[in-house]
Amino acid sequence: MRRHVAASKNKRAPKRARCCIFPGREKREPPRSLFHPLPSSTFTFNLFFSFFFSLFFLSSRAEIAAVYDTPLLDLAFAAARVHRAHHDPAMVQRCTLLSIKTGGCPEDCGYCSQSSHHKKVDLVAERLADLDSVYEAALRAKAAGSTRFCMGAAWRGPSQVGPRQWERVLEMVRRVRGLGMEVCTTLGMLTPAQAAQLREAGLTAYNHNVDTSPEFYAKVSSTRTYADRLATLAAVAGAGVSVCAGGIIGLGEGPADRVGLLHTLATLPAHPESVPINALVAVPGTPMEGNPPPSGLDIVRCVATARVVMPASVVRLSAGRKELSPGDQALAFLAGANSVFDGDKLLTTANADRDDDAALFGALGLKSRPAFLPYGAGSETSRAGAVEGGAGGAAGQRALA
Ligand code: SAM
Ligand code: DTB
Ligand code: SF4
Repeated sequence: MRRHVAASKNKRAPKRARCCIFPGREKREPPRSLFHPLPSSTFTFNLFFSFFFSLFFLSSRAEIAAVYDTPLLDLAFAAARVHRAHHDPAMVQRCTLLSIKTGGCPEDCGYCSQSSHHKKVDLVAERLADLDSVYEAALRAKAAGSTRFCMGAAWRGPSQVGPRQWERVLEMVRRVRGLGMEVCTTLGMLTPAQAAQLREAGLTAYNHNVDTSPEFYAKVSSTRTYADRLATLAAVAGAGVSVCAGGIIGLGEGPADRVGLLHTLATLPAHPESVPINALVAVPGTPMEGNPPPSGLDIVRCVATARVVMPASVVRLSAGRKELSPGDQALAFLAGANSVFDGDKLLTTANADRDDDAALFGALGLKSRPAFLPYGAGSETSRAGAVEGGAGGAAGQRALA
């Protein structure tokens, strides 16, 4: 979003630029339509308009709220145009998750099955997985067509474990990367030194979600702060690792919190390479077990808004996809989702069925995103590091060029 702000300060920018977002309307008027219907003869203008709009605007919370509040079909249409200006709309990334250390987490995140605070959850805590079992799981994921392998640990962060466990995690990263897969981990809070070690081991991306708006965050977790989350994201970006950061819909938050979540993400120093949009999986025994589920259209609205405000990021339709109808998923792909978790399991809960996914991809004409295709969002060093060979390799140098 920094470049949006910079561009809006640029004296050469058209003076009436901001009015173009909602043509013919006062700035404070509630949003009617993101784009007024334009005759087909204005196609070129239309394309330019959506591209320009997505590059230079939408840095304030009010502007993001205006997008979020747009009538859904107008929003989905606008998001689809932004999507097509920045991505191949048929290409969807497939990532596989593996829990490498399950349960017994000292944090108290209200949604999470793995917190040791939620004693009624039916989950058996496990020690850190061994190297071979992780390697075999990655091999299976690759054989099934996944290009990114994401390993999650129920930790506050690696600082809570000793050097031998940490070294094992680094070796997991090396071995999975050695398979020619993109590697992601989500291990909780990181220090800059830990982020640098992960990068050295070959990590492509680090997932660390801010979950919701800054104001609502205290209702989600009491053992960590929003500032903690942002500090880890800074450590990740500082080490040149791609940032994967998103949130959860269905925590009991209101529309303003969803806007606040997207505003946080869209105003990071660089847009995240990936933005996972999770729908709460209401796990029995967690404090949020009775939360009403968000509707499929709520998810589509969040995906579409994320696409408009972070045009080049990969937007991942994440937890909760199992409960989405094929129609809702199709609308989400149209409105900008371009990544999913595939495979039987997320971390501790069931994922969408693989055969159903294959049928849906076939029906929609979707194809898998190859590993190490350069990413459009993220800092320059992380984008170069995320291609085969890293920033120093030939592909990395091409990505930086
Ligand atoms: N412990 C690390 C952390 O909190 O960053 C990594 C693992 S944690 C399980 C990864 C992310 O999964 C969380 O940040 C949260 O956004 C998401 N998540 C966890 N449980 C979820 C649930 N029940 N429904 C939806 N998303 C969930
Ligand atoms: C993310 O945003 N969603 C994934 C991944 N990053 C690590 C986790 C979803 C977890 C869903 C609940 C579970 O299976 O425990
Ligand atoms: Fe622990 Fe992560 Fe679950 Fe929070 S979300 S309880 S930090 S595993």
